[in-house]
Amino acid sequence: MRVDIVSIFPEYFAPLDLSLIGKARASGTVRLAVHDLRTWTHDVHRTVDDTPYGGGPGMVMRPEPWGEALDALAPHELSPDGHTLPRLLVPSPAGVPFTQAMAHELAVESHLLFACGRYEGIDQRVLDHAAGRMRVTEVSLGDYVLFGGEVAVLVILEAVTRLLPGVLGNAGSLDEESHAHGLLEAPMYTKPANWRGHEVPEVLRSGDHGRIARWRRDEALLRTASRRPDMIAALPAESLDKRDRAALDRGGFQPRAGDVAK
Ligand code: JD8
Repeated sequence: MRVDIVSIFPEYFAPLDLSLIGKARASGTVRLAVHDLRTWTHDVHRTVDDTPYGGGPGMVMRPEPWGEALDALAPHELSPDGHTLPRLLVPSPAGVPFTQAMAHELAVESHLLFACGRYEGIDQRVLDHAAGRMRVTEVSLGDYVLFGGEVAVLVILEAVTRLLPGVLGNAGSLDEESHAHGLLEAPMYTKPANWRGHEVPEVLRSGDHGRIARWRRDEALLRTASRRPDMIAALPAESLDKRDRAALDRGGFQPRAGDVAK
């Protein structure tokens, strides 16, 4: 996967040399380049912002440097290796929510291009113009306000890269984790069996894999019902059987009426 990132703070992405993303880059699984937006300015002050039309607080990022950056990184004409146009991702508090489903969607793309805004954001015409020739997605991490798009790109890249073949040592764990099957994951424990008087649940030390799986399922259901009732409500009716319902009931969570799977 090819990844290009444009930002006025390229040093923000130094962490992408570390850990598994660093290994994915070293192995060539991810071909990542970070670009300084000021590369595409031509004035002595390398200006990237200006005052907002219509007034209001702060500054807006100028369209010209962005236009030239996208021209360079998403060439109008197909390159010799038949390279297709990238998918442009623009972090924004006004974007669509980033989810694990979107991470899977992005993980099959051949080229991702990230535009990191700052100040009050990027002149809207940059996105409208880009949408005329490539797929553009404004994406948000969540309902809180950041200084800019850089940390959002770090989060999105980590979520996407770990889904790429060969990046995660034990890809099997992808199926076990939160959000992989619509539930939060159960609590985890390791040695010692007793720590400061706290015991690891006996069932996990029983070796009875049937009981362990049932316990983990019940814990995942109760934790999800407690912390994320929206995820329980979003579960397909047939995905909860009688024992799941019994577990929720024992936890004091009302089963949804009428859709108990037999
Ligand atoms: C991109 C500029 C700052 C936002 C005035 C503060 C994502 N979940 C998220 N929260 N905030 C962002 C985000 C914030 C950004 C930019 C993403 C570019 N800002 C602006 C509007 C209000 N300042 C985000 N993803």
